[in-house]
Amino acid sequence: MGRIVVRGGTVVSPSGRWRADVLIDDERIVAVTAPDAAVLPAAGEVAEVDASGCYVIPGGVDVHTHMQLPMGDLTSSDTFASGTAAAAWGGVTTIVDFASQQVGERVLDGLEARHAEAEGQCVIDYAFHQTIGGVDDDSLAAIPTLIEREGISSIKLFMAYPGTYYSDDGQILRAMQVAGEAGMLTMMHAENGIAIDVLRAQAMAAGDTDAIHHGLTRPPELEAEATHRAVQLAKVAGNVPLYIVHLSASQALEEVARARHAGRNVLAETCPQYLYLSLEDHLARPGVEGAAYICSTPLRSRHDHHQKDLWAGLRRDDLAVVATDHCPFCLVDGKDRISEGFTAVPNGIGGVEHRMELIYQGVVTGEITLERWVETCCTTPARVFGMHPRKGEIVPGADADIVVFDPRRTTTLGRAGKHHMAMDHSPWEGITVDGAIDTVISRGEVIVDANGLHGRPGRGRFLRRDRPAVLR
Ligand code: DUC
Ligand code: ZN
Ligand code: ZN
Repeated sequence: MGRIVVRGGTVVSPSGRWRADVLIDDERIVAVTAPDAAVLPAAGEVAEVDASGCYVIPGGVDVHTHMQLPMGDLTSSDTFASGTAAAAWGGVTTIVDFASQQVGERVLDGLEARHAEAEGQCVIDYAFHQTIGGVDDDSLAAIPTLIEREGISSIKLFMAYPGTYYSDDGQILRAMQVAGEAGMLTMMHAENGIAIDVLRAQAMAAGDTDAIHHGLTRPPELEAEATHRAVQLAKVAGNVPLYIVHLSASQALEEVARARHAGRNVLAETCPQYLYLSLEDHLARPGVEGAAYICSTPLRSRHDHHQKDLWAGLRRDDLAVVATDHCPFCLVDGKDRISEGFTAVPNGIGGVEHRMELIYQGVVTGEITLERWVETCCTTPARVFGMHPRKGEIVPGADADIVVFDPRRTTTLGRAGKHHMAMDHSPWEGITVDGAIDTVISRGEVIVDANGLHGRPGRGRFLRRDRPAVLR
């Protein structure tokens, strides 16, 4: 691979932006210097990436994806190969996906199976969280092994989905205690699944089977209630760190903000779908068109002020991270199950390719700063999940994961424009945003440029993660 100079751009980090050139040697960044500093090789001596007029940002870190996730008799439509290729097209150089365990299964068996699925497939670097869907003596005993031996420093629990992934409050408390003791982070799907299942059954019995009822049976109050309970359980478990995934409702954000204001170690993530899409404009569309937008937590009403509040939460750091919860399903043999009612539709939408572009649009519209874009999409996710400073920032010694982003261009998302996710539709069809991913470098290798995708499946490496850097 050798040496590369990324020349002429503006390097952006959470703390500022500078005109600087970046020298890469093999897989690492070795210098970030004043333009044309003596330490740099002369023009023509080594390979160059021309970044003039562009932002030079760390490779995106998406800490919430589900490639080839089994859901009932279906599987999410992006494989590790196709999904990480789409991620690369979107300026993402690291994903954190999930290994899974359910009642009666052994944690390390699920992890081994997930390794086998991803091995040799990924275009970019990847890591795993561990979902614990069956909290019992056996799974609890396996948790410390995850961080001590397997390089996995976060578990995910569910307060939704009774009968599959659901944990009751006692199970959550026990898992938080064990994870906290081991120095791991507990991630939480915070929705009151017991109450939601009652509302779902009532809606179906009443003939309310359209996609919009997916949203109406998962009201914001039940996200907020579960978020509140998770916060309290984390306190009782020993003030252990807690990370709320896919936060969508203002009321849940208030719970997180209150906890953080009280000095609690609570972090939260939101996703682009909650910042841009709504119950009325998307989920309420007829038939399969609405079903395409079924995801949990659900899209929220535009008549409330969720989107405005989420952007404010990102500004204030009550929302620390933007991830995607990328979990795509096709319309054919997937979302078309809406013909059997909303409860039959697989849960999830795709977005791994568009997070960097969509959140940059928040810079253009004045919602967040350029620095905050980098912080929420690259640096903080890397820190919180134990990958910084190797990932998430352009500093000497870090992996040479770099995106050259051109603010002068525009990008049209969706099948009529840019679309590399393995989906027969795009939730983002027709949206045009400012800026474009110009060049993507992963561990010193140019994997995307004007000539297309060069990264090959299998070049991505599994990342063993350290303890989470929380407490902020
Ligand atoms: N939660 C997730 O985090 N991903 C997919 C489905 C869900 O409910
Ligand atoms: Zn979830
Ligand atoms: Zn998810």
